[in-house]
Amino acid sequence: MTQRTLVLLKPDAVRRGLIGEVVGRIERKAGWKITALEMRDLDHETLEQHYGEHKGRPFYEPLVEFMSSGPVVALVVEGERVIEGVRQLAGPTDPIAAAPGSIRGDFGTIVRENLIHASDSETSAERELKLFFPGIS
Ligand code: RTP
Ligand code: MG
Repeated sequence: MTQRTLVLLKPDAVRRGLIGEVVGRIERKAGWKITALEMRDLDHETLEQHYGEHKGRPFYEPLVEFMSSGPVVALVVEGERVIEGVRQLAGPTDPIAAAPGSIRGDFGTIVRENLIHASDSETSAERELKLFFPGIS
């Protein structure tokens, strides 16, 4: 089942020089292909749309501040079961709970600064791809 997903390398990953490390893990998965990649600064309006489901939660405001604290790298990745697959590569939200071998498990300690975002379902992927890469069909 070929799918498309939106991946963001969060500002901590960019600041720490982990772009190559994280992109490399995605790139090496058999049959997956990066079809768009761009470094950009995210404004609060984009983040409000992206993380709208969390609005009102205590971690929402600090999350938006963090996500706009420096550039992110946005990618579109295509391939076999890529939505579930990138979530597996990333590991659980809390990096301390994430197994070594996963991106969050290998490089993270702080829940907010957990290096990577990946769409969590086909519906989110469709919505997020439209938000970040409106030009692609
Ligand atoms: P994401 O949406 O960024 O891919 O991460 P996720 O699905 O694993 O986690 P989610 O529950 O959607 O939360 C979004 C992001 O908010 C930050 N967060 N901080 N308690 C906290 O301080 C807290 N909880 C969540 C993380 O950056 C998380 O990835
Ligand atoms: Mg999420």
